[in-house]
Amino acid sequence: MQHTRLKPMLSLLALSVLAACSSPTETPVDPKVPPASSSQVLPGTQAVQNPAEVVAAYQWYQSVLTALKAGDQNSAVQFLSQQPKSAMSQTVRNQLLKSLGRQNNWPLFAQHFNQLAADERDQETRCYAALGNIAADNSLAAELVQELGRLPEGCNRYLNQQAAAGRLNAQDAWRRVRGLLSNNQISDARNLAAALGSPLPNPLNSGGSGQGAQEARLHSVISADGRKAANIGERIQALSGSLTPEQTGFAWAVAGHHQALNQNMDTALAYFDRADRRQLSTVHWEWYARAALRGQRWQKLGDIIRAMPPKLQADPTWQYWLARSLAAQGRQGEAQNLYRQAAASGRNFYALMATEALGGKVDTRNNVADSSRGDIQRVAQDGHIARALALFQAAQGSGDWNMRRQAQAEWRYAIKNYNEDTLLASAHLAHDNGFYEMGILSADRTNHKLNYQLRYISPFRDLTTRYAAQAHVDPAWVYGLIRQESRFMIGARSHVGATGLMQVMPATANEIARKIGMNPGDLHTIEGNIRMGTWYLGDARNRLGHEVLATAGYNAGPGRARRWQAAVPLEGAIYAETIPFDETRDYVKKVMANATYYASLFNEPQTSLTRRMGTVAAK
Ligand code: BLG
Repeated sequence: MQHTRLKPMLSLLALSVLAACSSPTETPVDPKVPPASSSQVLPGTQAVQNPAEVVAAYQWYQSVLTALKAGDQNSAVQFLSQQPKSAMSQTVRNQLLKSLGRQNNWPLFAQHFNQLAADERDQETRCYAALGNIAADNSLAAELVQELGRLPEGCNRYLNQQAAAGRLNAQDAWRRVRGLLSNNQISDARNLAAALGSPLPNPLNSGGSGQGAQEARLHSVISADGRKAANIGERIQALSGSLTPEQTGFAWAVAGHHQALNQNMDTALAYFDRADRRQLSTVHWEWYARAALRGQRWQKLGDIIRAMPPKLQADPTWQYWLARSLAAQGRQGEAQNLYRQAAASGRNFYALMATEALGGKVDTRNNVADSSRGDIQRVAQDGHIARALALFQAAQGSGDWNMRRQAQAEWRYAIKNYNEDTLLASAHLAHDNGFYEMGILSADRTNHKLNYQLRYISPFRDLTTRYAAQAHVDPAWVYGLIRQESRFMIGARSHVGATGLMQVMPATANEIARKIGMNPGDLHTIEGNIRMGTWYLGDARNRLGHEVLATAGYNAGPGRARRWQAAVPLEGAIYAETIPFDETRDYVKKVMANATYYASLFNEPQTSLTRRMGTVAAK
């Protein structure tokens, strides 16, 4: 059924995308930069298999993975000996290695491990290689032990082996035990504590002495229930006499994090201030900073950011906010330096905010000519690309989303070592074929040669423009949202059931259909989906009064967007950065930055992200 519905639609769409990709009048080419030269387009050289062979290989691949799960390794070995290199073979090799690692079959492990390039090895594969002494990996244990959440089985085994041999930094290892306890990963915590030589008592609250028993006592204040207690501060205080400063210091961080997520920012700051800074995870540091940011405690914010681990300080988010903190304290020169660093980090939300702080504005002029037909053809001759396209087309025909995901994986595999000219030619090729999500991915990967039509495609233009006008919303905003929701994949479906280009939830679709007299099933058509999504967006904007709130409401529900408002008016960027849901916080920044790029591409008069973020009213 899907077959007959999707196919003709896509060939039409491919044409309209092609048209959208080459509008020379709107996008003057910067004459300083030379056009892409075909000699620089050098895709890989793997021979092209015919599409039927690719689909057969995919089916074989699926059965190999099933067989591996059931303990049969032979079919994987056979697959690898007969199939050319691909994302499929990379996955099969990694899965085979994990299966061999679980069985401690090191001779065979070594043989297959050496056939994977370093960047093709999964984390767990690396863990098994280290566990079996196949490859020395000096930094691996130190890196893994910093993780406070779940790790794959092979990595836990490796960490436990290193712990038992006394090769882990004990402070770091006990911090991981604490993190696991706070995340309710009790058995992993038990195994690591036992390997460290001081088991946790069973049950956890049965007392005792020694480090393990102390860590178990800590559980009562850091567990999901424990940290919620209204008197958590007093409880940590009361326990502190029987805990080490590190343990107490970790508990304060967990308590601060919990308060920050509930937007009790003053309490959060007070708790974080009492935490042991060496105990803080990346997430803790970020919420420490957000607690200061939400109250616009600029000096405090600066102090926190400057104490963050170097990797976080190098993130454009914290470069930007440190700059803002310095500017608020009159230290303009230092602020400008940081704005420049953030602005140079690409085309993300904070790069654009920083560009505007420096007096610049969004620029969507391409600095490179469109790839030639010859360049695009050369990319199509790369066997890896051809494999991705063959799977994509077969998936379009059958509506098989697992196959579509494999097509995406093959595309990522194909382009991983492409230079910028080849990336752009591959983006053209993907768009020509209606493989939008990978066209955007390829185009987004360039850092110097920029083609904005390929990055910010606008298919379904007539429908989107019409329904945006009907809902009185900015079409650039709608495009910014669709790009983030679905990357223009028709029929996309999220884990929770959000559907189509605009990722409308079935329950929300029912509500919309009732309110505006549509059929709930229209959710599944391109037009119906765009109409429902734009109406819902417009309705959220009308009710909440602001694009930023409506964007948050679209993703997390209008009620939540409203609850996240503060008692005072807030800069839209501060509101967005302090949204407690990871998905929604990231989403709002991406949608708003995308909207700014689309506004520029559509020649809209308002192209300032700072102004678009504006000020969010008090609750
Ligand atoms: C949104 C709904 C809101 C709903 C919230 O979920 O869907 N928006 C739409 O359907 C347009 O109506 O609010 S509520 O009615 O007040 O409950 C909360 O339930 C959709 C979200 C959910 C999200 N995408 C649009 O942004 C999603 O699919 N998340 C899962 C991502 S993943 O699969 O786990 O990666």
